Amino acid sequence: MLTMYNKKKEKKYGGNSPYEIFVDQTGYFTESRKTAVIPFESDIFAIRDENGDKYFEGKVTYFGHDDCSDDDIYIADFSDLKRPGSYRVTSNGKTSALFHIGDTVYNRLLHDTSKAFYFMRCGMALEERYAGEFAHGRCHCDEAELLAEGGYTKLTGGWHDAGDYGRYVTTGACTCAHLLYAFKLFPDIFSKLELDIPESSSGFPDILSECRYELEWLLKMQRDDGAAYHKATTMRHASFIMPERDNEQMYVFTISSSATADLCAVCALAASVFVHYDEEFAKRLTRASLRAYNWLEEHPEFIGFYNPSGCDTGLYSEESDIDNRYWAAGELYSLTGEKRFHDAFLSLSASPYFDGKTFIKLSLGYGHVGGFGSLAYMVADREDRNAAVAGGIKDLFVKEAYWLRDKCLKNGYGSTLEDYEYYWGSNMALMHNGIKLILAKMLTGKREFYDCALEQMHVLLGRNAIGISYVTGYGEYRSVHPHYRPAIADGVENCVPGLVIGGPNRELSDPYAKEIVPGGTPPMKCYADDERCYSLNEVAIYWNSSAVFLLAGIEALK
Ligand code: 9MR
Ligand code: ZN
Repeated sequence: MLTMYNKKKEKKYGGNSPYEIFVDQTGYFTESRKTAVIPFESDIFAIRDENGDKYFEGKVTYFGHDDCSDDDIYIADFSDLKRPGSYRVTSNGKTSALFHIGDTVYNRLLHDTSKAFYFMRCGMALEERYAGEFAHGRCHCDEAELLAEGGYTKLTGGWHDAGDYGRYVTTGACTCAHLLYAFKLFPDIFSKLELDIPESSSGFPDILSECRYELEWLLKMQRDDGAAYHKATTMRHASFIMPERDNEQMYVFTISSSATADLCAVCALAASVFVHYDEEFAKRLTRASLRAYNWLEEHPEFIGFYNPSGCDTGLYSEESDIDNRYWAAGELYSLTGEKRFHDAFLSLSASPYFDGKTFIKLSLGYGHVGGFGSLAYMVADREDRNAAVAGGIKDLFVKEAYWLRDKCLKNGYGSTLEDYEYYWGSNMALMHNGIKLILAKMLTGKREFYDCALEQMHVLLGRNAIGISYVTGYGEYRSVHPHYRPAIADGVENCVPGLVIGGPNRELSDPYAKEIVPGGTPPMKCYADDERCYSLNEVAIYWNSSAVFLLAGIEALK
């Protein structure tokens, strides 16, 4: 599948961490809880700055054995060190990577994880002025062939999905939903976030301009009758080349009901945000949403997506569209207040599909989108909202958060993930748990939920069983060989900063991962910083947007 393996860059950080003590390499707030993990027996630890001057000393405590990593975990708690600065933890002659203490330690990270979408843009040249050394030419502008209907269409724009150059409606919708909900809940964070993109200084918050780039493409993916095409990709994944060199025929694949419902939902959500900035655009979004909804009503049956033979690009198949329809009805009710959508939402909410699977009502992923529908109903400013249903949703979120809090506190690394959750893109699950904890903090005012949300960020940024930071450009020991075609092909030594890596995957779902990671490796260590390992080391728009959502909450509720 990956024919050309272009290995221009030296491996700088491949293999095991040169550090033995694990910290969040981006850092800790002055007043927050600060812990490092020491995965070996030890008594005391010290915190020193780069000159070796000691600023803190403490006793190490034994936490216990951790099954996900198979580590015996000792904790160095230096919460009382509140002096802003850059430090290392040392113990028994061993050391951690550099980390920082200060109240702005995540500022640049929020900027870079948000700017990442600009680097994923398709259909326009990335100019040096905005992209610096990562500038490159215009890509994927030829006409795309409509597979089902025949004929050709212009389909430029949107974001590349991930390390590949495909564009998919369900993941695009989910990514925009993360960003739009983050914006709705934490507007102050984004009103001052400048991303230095071509649309900056248009009077819109930059994050909304970036979302609009994807939304305009999503609108093109809607067929005249309201249905949405599932994806636009070439027949096979490109080799490791720059996007502008990928000149294979682009196809528009068949429609699916999940893509249609997600498009319906995200357009309504976006309309509710854009109405305050650009009424014309909000109207276009609303019309698209309504057309999709009408189509869904006329087509109550689930229409799944299947790849035609010979196609190896992403499937993003789902088994049901009930949660997608639940989301669509929830957003349209929230936007318009109309009984038609309200009744549909309440009836979908009571669907037996959710019996024993209420987690789907909280899910914020591309596969299950029920969490967005629940959020839509919770934030809907409508007098006729059903108090019992709204209360039920709130209770679900809070109950989930208590469960996550307990898991976080029982885990040596502070992670909420259990062994079975180390699947493809486990860092997304980690980020989503953080978001749910942030939402619970907002719903209850309880600080402990916030603290546990922050712990999830610490895990992503290096306090994990490999001691690696899963965000490009962040930390001395970090992922530097993502499965991200431009990073492999551009000949630039650095990688675009702020890309969130999929992370450990116990299923080792690609042949290279199976070859590189020894069988029997504990789940939290099933990772390799190797660009061939797409099931461990890829980047994706919806992993990034999940981190942006969590970071925005962390900043806003600090
Ligand atoms: O994240 C997806 C994973 O759950 C699936 O098992 C896998 C196989 O279809 O696809 C993953 O998604 C990839 C998609 O197919 C193409 N774009 C990159 C995605 C992230 O790796
Ligand atoms: Zn492109």
